[in-house]
Amino acid sequence: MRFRTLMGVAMLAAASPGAAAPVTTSIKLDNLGYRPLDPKVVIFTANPGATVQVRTPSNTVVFTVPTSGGTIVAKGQDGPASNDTVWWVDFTPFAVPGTYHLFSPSLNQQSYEFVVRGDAYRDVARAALKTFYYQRCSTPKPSAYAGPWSDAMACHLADRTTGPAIDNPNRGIKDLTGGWHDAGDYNKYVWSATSNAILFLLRAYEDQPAFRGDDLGVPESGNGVPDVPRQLSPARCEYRLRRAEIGEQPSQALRTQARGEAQPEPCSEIFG
Ligand SMILES: [Ca+2]
Ligand SMILES: [Zn+2]
Repeated sequence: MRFRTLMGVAMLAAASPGAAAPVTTSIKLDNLGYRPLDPKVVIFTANPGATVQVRTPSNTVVFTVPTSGGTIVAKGQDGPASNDTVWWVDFTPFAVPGTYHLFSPSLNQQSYEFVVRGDAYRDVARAALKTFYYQRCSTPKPSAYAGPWSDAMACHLADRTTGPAIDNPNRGIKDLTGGWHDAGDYNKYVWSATSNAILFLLRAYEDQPAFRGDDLGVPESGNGVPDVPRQLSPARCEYRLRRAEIGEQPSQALRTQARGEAQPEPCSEIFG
């Protein structure tokens, strides 16, 4: 009897528009969210049934696929990599900013919450940019900027007296302080890490006004100058050139210098 009562309560809860359904990882969506006019395709690895709803956190249905628009398409086997059987649920026409989850009445399961918002990617972009601060080598990182990852000591100051790399010409002792750690292993690479980072950061700065802010929370923030170029400070540029001088994957500019064809561009011409 007690069991039947509990079952009754459970069924009532499932039918109630105000009740939260279990969150399932069978609904794979962009947890960062979607900008209003972006394509919005969610991958189901369980059959979503005939309709999928977009709901607010209080479970108000604001859009139903495909009744209100969008499509549900069975895509079959996704191949040996996952062995999943997948369905694509496209709710692109829904473009009202807010916080939502998807709900499948057939599965009686819902997705994680996500946002539809013009700046849906703002936080992740800022976190990615801030990474370049945490990775700075040979400089203290006070808690005012680094929070729980602060480090009062400048790291790797022994790099001031770096000798030639193995199997490279001996060009003497070089000061290779500065630059960015590649990762938690503290290696510092020129070609794969620093050069690519400089290229991508400058491209973001050039193409996207959102990357021209002065409020990233780094020592150069709030000085009236966008933070992204300052992330690429002359110190980091000079580090790249110095490192190339001792033979590790020289940049194209330094290769041409080595052939006597041209001088490398001074850092001051790149960064002002
Ligand atoms: Ca600044
Ligand atoms: Zn370091």
